[in-house]
Amino acid sequence: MYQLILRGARLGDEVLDVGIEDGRVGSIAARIDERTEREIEAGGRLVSPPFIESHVHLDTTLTAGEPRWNESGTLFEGIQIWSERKKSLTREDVVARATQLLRWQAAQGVLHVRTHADVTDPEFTGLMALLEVKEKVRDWVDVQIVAFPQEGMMSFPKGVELMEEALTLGADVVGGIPHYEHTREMGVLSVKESFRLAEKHDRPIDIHCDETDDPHSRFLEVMAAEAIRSGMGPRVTASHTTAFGSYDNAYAFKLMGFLVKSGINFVANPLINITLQGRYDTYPKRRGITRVKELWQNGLNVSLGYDDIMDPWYPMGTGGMLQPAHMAVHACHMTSRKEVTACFDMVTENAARTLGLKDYGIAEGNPASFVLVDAPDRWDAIRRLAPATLVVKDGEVIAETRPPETRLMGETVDFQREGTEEAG
Ligand code: 17E
Ligand code: FE2
Repeated sequence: MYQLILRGARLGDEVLDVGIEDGRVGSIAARIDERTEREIEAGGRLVSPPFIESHVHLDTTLTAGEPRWNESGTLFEGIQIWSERKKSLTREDVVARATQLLRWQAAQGVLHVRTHADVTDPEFTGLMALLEVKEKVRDWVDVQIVAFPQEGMMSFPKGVELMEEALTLGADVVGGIPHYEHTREMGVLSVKESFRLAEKHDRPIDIHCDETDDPHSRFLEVMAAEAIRSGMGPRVTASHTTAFGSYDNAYAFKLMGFLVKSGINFVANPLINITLQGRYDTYPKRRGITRVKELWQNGLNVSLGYDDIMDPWYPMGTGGMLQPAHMAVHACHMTSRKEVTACFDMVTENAARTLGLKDYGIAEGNPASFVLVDAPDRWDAIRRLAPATLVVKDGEVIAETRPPETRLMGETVDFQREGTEEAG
């Protein structure tokens, strides 16, 4: 007896019924003959595994304007403002903001989140609060926490010790910020320290790497070398790597070969990258985004994150993952039919790989967690930034959204759906 049957949902190239029992996908078939009390008619709309946020800062979220707004729009002014805001951080403050953001995200179908927690704070206020939030929300969203040394591992007093303590306290992932260390040498050392800590504590790695337009920022090559040496590639993620967009091709092509060999993952944050980078350029002005299309074409795993929602680095945002995907289409020139669809995968399947998730995806035996998107396919979901009308977590409906309806001169005008054809 199914607890729920989703009927006529677009899954890949087919329109199928999905039967759910005991919180898991019991069967997927062209037609499930059995009836059950709770049935949902999908009407050919897209059913997708949950959206995944592979890079966000939940300790800083919802603080935009506190204590002041970022006037220059640069990464560095953001870091300065945050170091001021950090002084007034309390457990309650972080718990409230992080929880609020996770509610926004879950409401939009985001059920897995990797957040960074600034650990360059001897009190660990942000980290302790996020560890608490992670436990509190565990029934409806799965959270991973990265120990992130915002002010440096080698350049901040006792930076390495703070990182190690954060891991002992329960941070899941080892972070880093080599381009922000005081010297190139300290940056290289910091990458090696991240790997040493990861190997010692058996944790994955996710480093803010080369988040600058400076073409001389080359810590990605150090990450690749360390990943090859340690064999940790699939558990290693390079976040941002915006300098890769500024390297000349002679270097970039050589580097790409090493990256393929290393098998590491990439996270780009298109909304934030296009906003924070290029700030020291006049014209022509760089986009400041890593080579998303080329990494993807070379078979590397790329996912997309939001990075910030209303904080010192980015004043906007809602947390819905189609927004970074939509920006990637534009800023990374991912506009062909296949490329748009690939951007959808970058906030679902590819992100699951970045996070090392198991049992992800709509398949028999997996947890029945999915979103019904108000679009016929992945392509159109991005075009219209379509809402997730239904969010199901372990077989239970946890969120519902009614799509907007517009009337023009007394008649319904469906500018959302008109012009839509199946894109595959
Ligand atoms: N900190 C940092 O170093 N880079 C970022 N993009 C954010 C925080 C959001
Ligand atoms: Fe970040």
